[in-house]
Amino acid sequence: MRRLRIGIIDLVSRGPGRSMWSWVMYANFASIMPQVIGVWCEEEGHTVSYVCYTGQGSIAEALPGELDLVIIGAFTEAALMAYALSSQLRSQGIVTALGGPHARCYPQDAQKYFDYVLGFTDKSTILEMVRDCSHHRPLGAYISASRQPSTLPGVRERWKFIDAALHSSPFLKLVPMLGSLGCPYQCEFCIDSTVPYQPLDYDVMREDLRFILRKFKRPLVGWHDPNFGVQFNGTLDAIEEAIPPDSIDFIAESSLSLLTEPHMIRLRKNGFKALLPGIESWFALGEKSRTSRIMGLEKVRDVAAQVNMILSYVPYIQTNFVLGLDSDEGEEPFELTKRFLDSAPGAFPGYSLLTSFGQAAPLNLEYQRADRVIPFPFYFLNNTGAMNLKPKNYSWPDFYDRAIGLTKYSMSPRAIARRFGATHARTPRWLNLVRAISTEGYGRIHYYSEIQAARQRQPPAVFLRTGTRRGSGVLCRGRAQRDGHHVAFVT
Ligand code: B12
Ligand code: SF4
Repeated sequence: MRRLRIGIIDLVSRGPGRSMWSWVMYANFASIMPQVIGVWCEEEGHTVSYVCYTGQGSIAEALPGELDLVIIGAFTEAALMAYALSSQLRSQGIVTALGGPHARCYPQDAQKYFDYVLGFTDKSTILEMVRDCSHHRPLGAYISASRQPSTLPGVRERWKFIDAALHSSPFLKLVPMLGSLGCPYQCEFCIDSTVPYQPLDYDVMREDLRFILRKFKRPLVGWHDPNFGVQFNGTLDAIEEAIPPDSIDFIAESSLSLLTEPHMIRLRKNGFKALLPGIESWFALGEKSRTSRIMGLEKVRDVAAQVNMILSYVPYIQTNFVLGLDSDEGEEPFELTKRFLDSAPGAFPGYSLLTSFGQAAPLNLEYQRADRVIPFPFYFLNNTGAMNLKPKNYSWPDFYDRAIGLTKYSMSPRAIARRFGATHARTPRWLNLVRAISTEGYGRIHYYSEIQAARQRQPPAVFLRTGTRRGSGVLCRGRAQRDGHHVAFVT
């Protein structure tokens, strides 16, 4: 067997950036799979260099000069960066591979730029690729396991890569863990709506928790499960058997149907500090919030009462909504969200714009057939930068007016003050304030207002500069501006 020199790049950032947020947070968003793949490759005797790219420094400098294969993990917002990197590496004779959300959503497009594109990835998928390790051009080979892997290396085995990623994080050190894959619910817009739920090995979980407790005085763990705690008792039993109560701080995305009062009592006892349930809509997707029979104002009252109950057990809650769903129509969905904020003032609202990520969810194919998908550059597709679906029941100006109105309401001085007052722990209080006045709150209002204003002037011309020749981009911009276009210039 050939011993390969393998580079693994986790593209957390879609490009270079020096914002305070990226400096403090991005290393904490490192993905689990690039680390898992590092473990599998080393188990086979290959040499692995791992880079978690957070927008600081240079990827080329972080990798050794001589490599046979580079495996990149990327979200769609970082796809253009991944394509550019692949092109540069291939020009040096290096074989390249792409995995992660973008590869799962847009495999055919990615095949044009990589030698391998990976869908579901288990150890045998990686070994198949590594054993072949050859150029596949013009179209890369697509390899996918038939289902999600049944087991994954835990924190102890991934530690060297976790440590490398967290090294660049100045304050927070969030250890990524996974207790399950897939989801039993079928929210039609979600990538996991057709992926069966499966818990991962509780023995590995127990061993990992004990291991983490030896590494940090007060560890912080972020669960990457699509829906944490589906097998609630099994998961919490494992945590309780492994570590003393409230010895690790946990953050998890879960659904309201799981966050009942008896479950909250147990979560608080075991150190859960932040929860991110999805409410999504007042008129649909009730199954996962246990509210399938109620809608509208009744659902608002029910959910607000539950969110207030949750907040009495954990210091922090972010409630997620999707704006622009087909079930929404007129002013009501937006007004109901405002009533929710009035009734549950401590919740930080996270708004996503309905986005169709390639072929991820079955519903996306329906959108394509109905000719509703707008071919937006990947760079903007991150649930907030652009909505690439024509809304079913709103015109664009109408939709943006309402989204801006709702964001303004959510980040108004009154809402910020009420959130501050309703949040009792010190760090979450200030975190909410910073989030509201930075990119996520005020920044989003400014950004959406710019889009609205630009639309009213002229169709915008957008230039995306992925190369290094700034001059050519500037020249194009000048020409478009002379022709009267409003120009958004992205580097
Ligand atoms: C946990 C999670 C997060 C966490 C952790 C992110 C991370 N870096 O891993 C947090 C909260 C930080 C997060 C943030 C964001 N997220 Co997110 N997140 C998820 C979630 C809920 C689970 C993903 C997961 O880890 N599953 C467990 C893994 C093991 O399984 P998997 O993802 O199916 O991966 C399989 C294969 O794809 C493959 N694979 C995965 N990665 C890699 C890497 C390599 C190199 C290879 C070879 C293979 C491979 O192997 C796995 C096993 O088969 C999904 C939704 C969902 N239900 O899946 C959204 C999801 C992945 N997120 C999404 C988005 C848009 C974002 C944000 C851009 C949101 C925002 N506006 O900030 C940011 C981007 C952060 C970043 N750049 O890292 C989208 C991605 C769509 C896309 N095509 O880009 C998803 C699909 C949700 C959606 N809207 O539909 N997210
Ligand atoms: S509950 Fe969450 S992970 Fe499960 S299908 Fe719905 S959106 Fe996806």
